[in-house]
Amino acid sequence: MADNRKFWTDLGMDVEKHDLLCEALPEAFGDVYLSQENRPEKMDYFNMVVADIHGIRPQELVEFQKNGGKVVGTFCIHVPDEIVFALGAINTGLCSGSQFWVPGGEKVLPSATCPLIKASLGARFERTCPFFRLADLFVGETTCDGKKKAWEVLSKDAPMYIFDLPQMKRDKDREFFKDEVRRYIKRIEELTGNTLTKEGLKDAIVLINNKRRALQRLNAFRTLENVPISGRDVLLITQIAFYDDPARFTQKLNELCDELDERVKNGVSVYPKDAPRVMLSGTPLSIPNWKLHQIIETQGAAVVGEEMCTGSRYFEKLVDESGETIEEMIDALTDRYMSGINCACYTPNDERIEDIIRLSKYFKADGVIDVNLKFCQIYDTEGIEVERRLKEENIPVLGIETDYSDNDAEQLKTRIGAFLELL
Ligand code: BJ8
Repeated sequence: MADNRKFWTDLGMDVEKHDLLCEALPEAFGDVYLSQENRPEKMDYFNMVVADIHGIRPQELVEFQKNGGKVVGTFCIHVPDEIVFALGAINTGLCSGSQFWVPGGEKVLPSATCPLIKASLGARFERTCPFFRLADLFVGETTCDGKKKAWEVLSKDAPMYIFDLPQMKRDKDREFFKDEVRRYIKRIEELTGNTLTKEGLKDAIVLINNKRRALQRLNAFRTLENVPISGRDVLLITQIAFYDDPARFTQKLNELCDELDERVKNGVSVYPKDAPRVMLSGTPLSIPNWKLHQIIETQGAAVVGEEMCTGSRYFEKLVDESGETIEEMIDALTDRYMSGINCACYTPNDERIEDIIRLSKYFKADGVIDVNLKFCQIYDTEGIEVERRLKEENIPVLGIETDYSDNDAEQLKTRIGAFLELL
């Protein structure tokens, strides 16, 4: 901790304000995670990472920078990590999931902005997150209106690059996306002073695919009747995937999955036999937003899947590894990062509803809770059709809107409790 304080001061952080977050996080983590019974032992690694989330990983990144390395921060799963790693830099996620940062965001943005955006800008402007101090480049993207305008504000204080995304998925949009990938390659080449090679890009594609494969392996355990790991733990692992070193993360996750294989052989489950199975769909749950999983699982149900960017949308589809030229690999990245992501920022976006139906069957969910972060218009609007289509398929569904505060916790408990009774 003493070491961290000096490190944070050197990064220009407001250490006293940050102390307030450091005081709150262990208790929140203890309540949600350490109170669980029968957790897999190999969760120790992920506990350790999150316990010192503003220490260990940021220190590694700063060491990397001292040796000439560059760190790129991103806010959306549309921006290909592979480009950054292929050019010898490190990519890290920046989306923020704590109410702690929201008031800071409200000083620079309208309060009717979604909490994910407010918390992210609050973390930067209040100087209370090391990742937001150390990134050499902040990469925004043109998805929702809230984000697009927030980048203009953020760019007054941080070095920014905007990855322009199409609004539709026609052939011409595909060409547009490919051009954007080429433009991004140039920007990261400028940042790092390195030139992209086909070998470097191929290795990076395999590196990130391996992370996705490990996450797929983890999530397959959730389809079983005896689920050997809680939804809370899977969410935590997925959130850490955005920050951690990808090779180490993959190795640690595969070790955990080996332990889960043993649990399956021995019929070990973390849930009672008749626990209702729930899948979530909707807006992302950035770290440390564990609120919904906590409410659902402490009411005796199992969260068995997430159709979210902190869920299946992040790892379900791989990048084709067969490309030999850089152009073929850009094509494969476009398949994965544009055509393969069904975000509500696209119009039309019917494939997302097909995904929700398909995934709820894959995870054998008894019902779906469609989650909207307050002031997210695009997912809110889509939620109406999500509910209609799921009802048509006879899949019980509950639509909820929430934010990062605990103000609605009691109300959510009641609504979710009543929904679980029906399953
Ligand atoms: S691919 S979901 S990470 S844009 S919740 S900030 S949409 S107002 S996060 Fe997203 Fe990329 Fe899509 Fe995924 Fe705006 Fe909505 Fe807030 Fe959102």
